[in-house]
Amino acid sequence: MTHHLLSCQHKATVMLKRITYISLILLLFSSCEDKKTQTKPQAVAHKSEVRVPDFNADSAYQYVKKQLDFGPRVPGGEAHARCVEYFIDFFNDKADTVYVQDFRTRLYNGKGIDGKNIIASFNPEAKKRILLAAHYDSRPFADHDPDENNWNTPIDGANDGASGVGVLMEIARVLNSNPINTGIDIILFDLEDYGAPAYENVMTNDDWALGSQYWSKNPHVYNYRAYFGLLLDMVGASNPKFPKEYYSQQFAPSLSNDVWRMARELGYSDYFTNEIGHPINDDHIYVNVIAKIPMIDIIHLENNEESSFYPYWHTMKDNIEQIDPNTLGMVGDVVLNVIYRN
Ligand code: AHN
Ligand code: ZN
Repeated sequence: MTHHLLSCQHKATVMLKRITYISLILLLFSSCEDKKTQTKPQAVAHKSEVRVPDFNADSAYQYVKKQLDFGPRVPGGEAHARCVEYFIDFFNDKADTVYVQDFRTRLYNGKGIDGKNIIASFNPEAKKRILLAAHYDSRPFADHDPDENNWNTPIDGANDGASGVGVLMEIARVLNSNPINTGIDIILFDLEDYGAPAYENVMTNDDWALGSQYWSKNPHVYNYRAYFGLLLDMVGASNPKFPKEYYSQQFAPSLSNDVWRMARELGYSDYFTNEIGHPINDDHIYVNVIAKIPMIDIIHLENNEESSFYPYWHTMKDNIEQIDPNTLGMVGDVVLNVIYRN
């Protein structure tokens, strides 16, 4: 169990080449990723002879709860720092190699801020690799709360952040006791959720997902490659809706279709629906566009009046009460089947 510290001092000015919204869209539609993936073996092979280990939903729930017990994990704050130590200890116990990628970047308001991406690798020497990701930071503002007095209060981020991380921690526990030959990299991205508050009315895109932007330009391993990646975002609420997120379907249609077919075979078609969901500017955008790794976003999306996100998105109610072990279990089961059958 090695523990590498990559200290990458990065001047904010080096955050050059901010991809504008327009160029992002252009890149998106001119993406050649799919041609590449078509020449590869089918993304999700559906090997039927493989025994896929059980995902323990209660264990995943405890990992979500544990994160919330630190308080909102706002970048720069103490709960965030203590939660990082917890992750490092946890993954040092479960994975082969843990990397902590330190970076400095710039917030929507121009202020500099330090972030840490955490990468836990299984079979670091394997050539065939799968990337699993979620963000672990909590949004500093409940800017979609019905009560305006809460708009500057940090959220627990039970579903938005902690749920995806909880599922990935449980997957790390399962991988540790049921080793496979495929290389797996679990990346916990920092600073996904520090985009400008809604009430500021500034049009921002690259102000979100700062950790994945940094990692995509500076992967933890030189020349890092993976077959594909899965991003988990808001995967813990009751009665979730997981349509195929729009950009995922554009970047990596075969992967998206394969994962949804797997979910259907496992009996989850009421939740993993064949509808196309809204386009979401999330960590997977940069992994696709900059790192050139096909990655899809499994994200709870619905069309309510406030937004296309799950109902308590960026509100004070995104707390432990929203977390349903059944949902964590369903998503964990899909992910385990995808990785063990590959
Ligand atoms: C935007 O609202 C532009 N992106 C949100 C992605 C997100 C936030 N996922 C979770 N929290
Ligand atoms: Zn969020």
